[in-house]
Amino acid sequence: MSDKGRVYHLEVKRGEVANRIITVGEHSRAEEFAQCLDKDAPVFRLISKRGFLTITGKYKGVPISIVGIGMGLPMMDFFVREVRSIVDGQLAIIRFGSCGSIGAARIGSVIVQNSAFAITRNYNYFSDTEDLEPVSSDEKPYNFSKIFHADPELCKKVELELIKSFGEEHVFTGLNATCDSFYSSQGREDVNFRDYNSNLISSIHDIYPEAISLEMETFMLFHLAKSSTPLPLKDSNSKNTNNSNHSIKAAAAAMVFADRVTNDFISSDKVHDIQKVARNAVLNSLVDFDLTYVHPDDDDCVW
Ligand code: R1P
Repeated sequence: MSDKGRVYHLEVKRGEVANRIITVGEHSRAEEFAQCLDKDAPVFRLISKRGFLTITGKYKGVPISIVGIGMGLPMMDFFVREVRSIVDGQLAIIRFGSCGSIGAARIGSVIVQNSAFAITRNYNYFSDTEDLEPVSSDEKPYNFSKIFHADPELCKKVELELIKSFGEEHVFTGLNATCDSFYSSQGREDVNFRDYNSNLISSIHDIYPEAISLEMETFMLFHLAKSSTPLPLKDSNSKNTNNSNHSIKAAAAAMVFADRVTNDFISSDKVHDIQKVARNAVLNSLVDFDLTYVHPDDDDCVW
């Protein structure tokens, strides 16, 4: 943190980020969500040198932030940890992203990711350095983590709002795989590399038959929410019914851009149409969620 209280990569300080947050990958998606912010409240915007976009304003009178983080597990890690360090009280974070479908959801559908596991490249498997231990025969090229869950209450709100907006037939709920590559650990074969991934998607279904999507961030969000330490005792007077002791509540949904069964890919017009409908659904679920206690409305706040 700088001597002005700004975190290193997002460059925001206390009072610039609200307790309720939507996180997306692309800045243009963040801006599209920002169009829904209340017109009569100030809107704060900051793009950091490292490419994080933070927008804070109010939606239906409730302070919210929208943060564009880019892609991948480390970007989610920077975002969650740095935001956690400068916001008092509980955090509710919803990721709204895109994904590939490995189940029944076709392009243009939305998947509510109620749980996630990680698929990471097992670097040792690819080693040809002689002084390393030889790879044992039971070692696999990709590691599969255990499953981490979204906050059930927040996840349900997201699901209900999306169903209200899109209809039940276009909303799927299930287990997501967060991969450390768009290519190798998502089973995309590349003649330029020895990735040993031709059977990856069938291996996913052998281990987790219920897996329905692939993307690159949600697992880290759920994992950090689960690892977040409890809030201090001063919230014990709260009327909130939400009694899990984690200081971060997380949920995620994603538009299906790539159909990994049929190999279809979405058009940019279609993306725009889905985002326009989804943004209010996601924002409604966020502001409707009770938090144990929130950042005090003091003079430092941009809202
Ligand atoms: C890859 O193209 C990116 O798209 C998906 C993946 O998780 C990865 O970050 O997410 P977003 O559309 O939310 O950025």
